[in-house]
Amino acid sequence: MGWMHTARFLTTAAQLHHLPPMDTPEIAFVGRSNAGKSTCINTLTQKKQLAFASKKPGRTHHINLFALGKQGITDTVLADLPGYGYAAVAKMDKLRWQQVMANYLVSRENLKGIVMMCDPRHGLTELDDILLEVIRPRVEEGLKFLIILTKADKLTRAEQAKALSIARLRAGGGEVKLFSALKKQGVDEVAQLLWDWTHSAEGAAPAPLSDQPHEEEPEALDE
Ligand SMILES: Nc1nc2c(ncn2[C@@H]2O[C@H](COP(=O)(O)OP(=O)(O)O)[C@@H](O)[C@H]2O)c(=O)[nH]1
Ligand SMILES: [Mg+2]
Repeated sequence: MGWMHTARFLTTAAQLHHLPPMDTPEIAFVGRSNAGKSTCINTLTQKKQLAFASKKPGRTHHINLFALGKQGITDTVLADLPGYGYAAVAKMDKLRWQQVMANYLVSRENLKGIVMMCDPRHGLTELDDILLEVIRPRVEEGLKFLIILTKADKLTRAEQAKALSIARLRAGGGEVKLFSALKKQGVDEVAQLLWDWTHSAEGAAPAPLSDQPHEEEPEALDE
């Protein structure tokens, strides 16, 4: 989908209060280190250097923001959050950025949805579960949520089906999609879903009921 290919680097922040407040809908990408988050973002946006930007020394623990939108007009922000659970990270650092992440996820006002990357061969880890608990109240309030099962090319069809059903049980109202950067599996579906999250009328002020005498066909998106 062309829309995701418009991604451009916006800014990076080591701390939450350094993030510029924005009123554009924001989608956060989270996941344990090595889950395939950078590869997935690069595949969706077709921009190799984007997630690479977050690999620069000293930036791996930062929140990196990217802008999306045609004609240079930003209509969505992507937030690449630091990967978690990496053994080499010192315990204090780990606690520090777990705090940053929890604060971000709970307090970022323009946050519209969360995408959690998960390597289905490892399943959801303890830190994934902690994160799920942190965001659950917001998901119940209407925050969009998607679990992406990455590296699907490494699973047989039967394993894919099993991983899907296990993740669906845990997603609690959120969606689950299989994804493979290698096979370009799930790319269009994920892009479409993120578009829908940020461009649906939902969230806008509802029209008075009297103005809606008939159920209307949803208008086709011009994408
Ligand atoms: N086979 C396969 N490997 C992948 C895929 N996505 C990522 N990987 C590999 O998984 C490893 C971690 O990926 P990376 O994107 O750096 O993970 P991150 O730490 O979550 O950003 C790398 O060796 C990638 O090449 C995929 O769709 N298929
Ligand atoms: Mg990465």
